[in-house]
Amino acid sequence: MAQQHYYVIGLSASENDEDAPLPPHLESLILSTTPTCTILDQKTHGNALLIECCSSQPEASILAHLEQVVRCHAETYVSAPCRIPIRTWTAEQLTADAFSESGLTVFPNAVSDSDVRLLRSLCATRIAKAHAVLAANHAGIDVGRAAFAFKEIASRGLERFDLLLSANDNPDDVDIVARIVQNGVWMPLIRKLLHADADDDDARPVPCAVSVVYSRPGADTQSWHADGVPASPPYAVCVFLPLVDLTHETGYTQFWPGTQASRGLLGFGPAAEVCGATFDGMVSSGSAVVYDYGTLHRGLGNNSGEIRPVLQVVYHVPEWKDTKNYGTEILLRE
Ligand SMILES: O=C(O)CCC(=O)C(=O)O
Repeated sequence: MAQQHYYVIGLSASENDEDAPLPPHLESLILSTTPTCTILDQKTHGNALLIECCSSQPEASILAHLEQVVRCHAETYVSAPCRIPIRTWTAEQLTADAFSESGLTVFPNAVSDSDVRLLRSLCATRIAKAHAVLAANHAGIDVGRAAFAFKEIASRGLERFDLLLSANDNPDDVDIVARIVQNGVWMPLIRKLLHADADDDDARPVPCAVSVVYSRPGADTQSWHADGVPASPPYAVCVFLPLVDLTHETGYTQFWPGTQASRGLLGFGPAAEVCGATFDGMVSSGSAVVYDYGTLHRGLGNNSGEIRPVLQVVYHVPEWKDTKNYGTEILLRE
């Protein structure tokens, strides 16, 4: 069979006037298989009808055929070797039951205010200590601008850092963190996704790495990325737990739901905006955003005057080991 290729094509009233309203006959169009391509999904986006389709035919003939059938302007928005998820998800639709399709779900107000305060305080202490040691022992590093990676902390772009909490920590803090991360309301989903529910032992901790990802004022918007290569079933699932309320000013994490389904979309992140398929993880402190390790996302810039600390818990299957996110040199010797 000839090689299939996937497209997102925008159908609109006019090539030259992008403000021209969507013609009424396109608003309710339900396309199925045409002689040149198979339509997999469709939605309206601004003044265009977007269709996701696959075909083995040359792109020009797909566009020409669509223009002829639906009497409008047809333009390729995205072209990829695999399915391109164009669906716009609302928070209500991103349920735990839909996780296998979306790769993302949110548990609002999952952690109590008092536990959020405990986490915020112990993260602040840990961050202050790491930066004091960086300043004292590594004065050559332009912290906030330079890229660096130690065993416990790594830069994640301008004014953004990722600091592991588990290594060499105060035992009381370790207990608090373990209680919160192993008993969260999201744990049944994590156990199911990682097949850690097989022995019915809910008391057995799921292996995880806990860190605080913090963006200081001036942090910029990251490039789209996945934390790891998508796989089904997933080998790792991440929980983001913001420790302050997220706003447009503090920034938040933006996701492209559905991208965990295919490794072919790695590098295609900006297409999420073109297709209007982004989900803004702008949640209140203590809400848990759970995402498949392969889901594309990016941290937005911090334009507030305050630090934005987010507890990050990467739950994983026992045999998986993170080898790329931190360095090997020890920063914090107790
Ligand atoms: O800062 C954020 O909101 C997300 C950070 C992130 O995705 C990362 O550092 O890999």
